[in-house]
Amino acid sequence: MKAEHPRFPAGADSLIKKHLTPKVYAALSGKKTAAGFTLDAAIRSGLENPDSSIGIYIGDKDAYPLFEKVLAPIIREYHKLEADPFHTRVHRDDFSPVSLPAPDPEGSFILSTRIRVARNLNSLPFCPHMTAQERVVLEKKTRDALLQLPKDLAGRYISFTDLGPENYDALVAQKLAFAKGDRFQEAAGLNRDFPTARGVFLSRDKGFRVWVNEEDHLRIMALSTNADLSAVFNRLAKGLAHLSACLKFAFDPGLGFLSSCPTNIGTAMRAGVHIRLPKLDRQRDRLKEIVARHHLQIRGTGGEKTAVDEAVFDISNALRLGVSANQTVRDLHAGLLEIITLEKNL
Ligand code: CIR
Repeated sequence: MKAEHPRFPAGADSLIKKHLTPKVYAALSGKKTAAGFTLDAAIRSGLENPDSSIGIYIGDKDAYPLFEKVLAPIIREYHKLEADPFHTRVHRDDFSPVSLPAPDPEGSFILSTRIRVARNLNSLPFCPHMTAQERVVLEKKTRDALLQLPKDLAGRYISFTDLGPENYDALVAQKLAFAKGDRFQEAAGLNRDFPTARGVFLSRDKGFRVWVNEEDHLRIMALSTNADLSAVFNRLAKGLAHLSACLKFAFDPGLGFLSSCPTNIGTAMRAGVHIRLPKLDRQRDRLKEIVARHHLQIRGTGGEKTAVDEAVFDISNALRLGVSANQTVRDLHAGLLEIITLEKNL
């Protein structure tokens, strides 16, 4: 018997609702990856959360080609692609170092800079579809690789498994540990067995960090409390090169690095700053225009789906596929220069 096409709630405006037509659903609903991941599991978050913007999470690397019929239009629309990423080499890899002048040398606007990439191992299902045991395997492989980082990035790995609620809460309060996922991630299965085998790696100066078993197997990041975008990017590139030599990451020539949310494929990179813009806060249309022209996005002060507090905006790249990591940082830099110049002149 054919499964009935799911009814997305009225008012939902997600890409999954738009592209999962009854015909596409009928073609895909009976399919399962070798690891047992289905379309119904992939769309659960979008069905349970009518305010989803995308509404689909991917449970293993084989689900990308298996569910191509629905993923191709979603990926093309989100990443603004002309070419078909499933059959064309769209991904551009370039982590060569950058050397850009600091966009805010006096530190008058930019409060912090953070660049992260998502990476998933080829050998395990992705986080929405992992068992507790698989998360433990991932944690061990990652810990072994992290313990061999070059000296300037070396540090400690803290597993949440044995931390206890008080110590864990203290780390979250210090923004050193990630919190349990939101309702979108909950519905996707990302909180299953939390906090088992989740953890964070912190370099001694805390400027290089790795989250383990959050939305993706690894979120590898470099950060600083100033605006030196180049230093942050180059530090990330160094840590990533080491981890890429130790671990085999899921990669496709068209789709780039695969991730559990299709918005994150490609470079899987988000490069951004927290920036205080009291004048542009009162002229948000002008800010939005610059942000759109440079292919950037604005998030709230507390991250995705939060509000902007006290004129502190989180501004980062919106595109990850078809643009290289190196170019992404240059685009962010150019956008920030324009934003800061306008803020100064208002
Ligand atoms: C959603 O569909 O709204 C959530 N699953 C989050 C999607 C990823 N975030 C984003 O594109 N900004």
